[in-house]
Amino acid sequence: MDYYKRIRKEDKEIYKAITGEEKRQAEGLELIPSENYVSRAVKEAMASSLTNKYSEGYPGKRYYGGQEFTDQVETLAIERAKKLFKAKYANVQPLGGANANIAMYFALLEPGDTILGMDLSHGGHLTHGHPVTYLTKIFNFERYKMKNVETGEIDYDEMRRTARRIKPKIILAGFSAYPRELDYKKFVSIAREVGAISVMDIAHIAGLIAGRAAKNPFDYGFDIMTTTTHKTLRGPRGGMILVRESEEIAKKINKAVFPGFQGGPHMHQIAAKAVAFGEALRPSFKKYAKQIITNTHAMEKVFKKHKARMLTGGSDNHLILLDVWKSFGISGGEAEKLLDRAGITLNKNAIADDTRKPMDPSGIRFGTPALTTRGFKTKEAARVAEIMIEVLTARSDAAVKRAKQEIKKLALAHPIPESFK
Ligand code: DSN
Repeated sequence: MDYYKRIRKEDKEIYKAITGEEKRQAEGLELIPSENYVSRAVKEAMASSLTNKYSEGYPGKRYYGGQEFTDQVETLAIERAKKLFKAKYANVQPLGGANANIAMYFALLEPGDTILGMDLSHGGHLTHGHPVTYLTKIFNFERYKMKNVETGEIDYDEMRRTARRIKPKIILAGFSAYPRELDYKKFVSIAREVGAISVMDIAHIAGLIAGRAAKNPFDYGFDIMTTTTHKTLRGPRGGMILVRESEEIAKKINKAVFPGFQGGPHMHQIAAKAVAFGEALRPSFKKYAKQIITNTHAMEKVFKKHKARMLTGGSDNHLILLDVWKSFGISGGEAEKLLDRAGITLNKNAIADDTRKPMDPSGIRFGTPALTTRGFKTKEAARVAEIMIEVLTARSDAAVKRAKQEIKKLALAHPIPESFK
């Protein structure tokens, strides 16, 4: 099927850019841990006529007419999300993960209120209070950290002392660059002790939770989970807010998303979320989620063998943070560029208490969700790690060339599956 026949005829420049990107995704290996390949069904929903429709409000309570089918779409997305994550309430309208977090803050806080979240260089996220975001002009963000960066253990005692002292309204768990599972019980107990609402940003591991390959924070009493839908969950680019059981919180969240923060929901995106959630409810998704972690462990084993320094000593999830500065004497930026030339896409990343600058930090971050969608198993995942070591050690044109040939072969042997094209 020629999926782009109209664009090819009517807009050659965009056609060239889209097909160029598709070729890049097919021929190289995608190791950015927040990226994935969505199914053809998800893409079809994204390209549907639902994009034409305005649907401000929520199912049954809209500001415009003609909502028979949009209501069906959003209700299906909500019901599937609730089942997938064991939530009583779900808001599927956030356009992205940042929107979900911002709406959540405004739903629960007054200006000047305090949030206690993960230190950014220890794995937190921009929307968890990075000084470059406008959020810090409105709310007060305080930090907790790891006690030991070699094991990844969070300093829960210090966190409890800080929480007692600053009395945060929200205790925020979750990360975009942390390879370990958190002690959810401790988070909830600290939040309850100081009367804070407990929120877990599950953006990176949503697919692992949905596939029952990682613990569900709701099973430990978290009040809210925010997430993106496009990472391990393998849905369209988008966000979502889940509430475990409080109707009062759910109502506040709904009001904050619309009309508080966003305008009309993107119904084509919500349809695509519903399709992805339907896929994640199937038994095959459980296998996928488990394989992501098995593949990470296969890579971890190789780095251990070569004594490369992984932050927290390894990984429990889909991602690894490698200190390339200490392990190979090159910066994260240089490593990213070298590996890019070999056909391996990943990103430079700050490591805990990094002494280098954010634009060229000491680490790289990578993971297995996209490789696993391509059908990579432990043998191939381990080989990719070996190739990374070879390139990072030799750093010569010849090594890059050799790696590029092998990466291309691996990619061709594991094409993006037909149902994901
Ligand atoms: N950009 C996302 C990531 O790569 O983790 C987080 O927002």
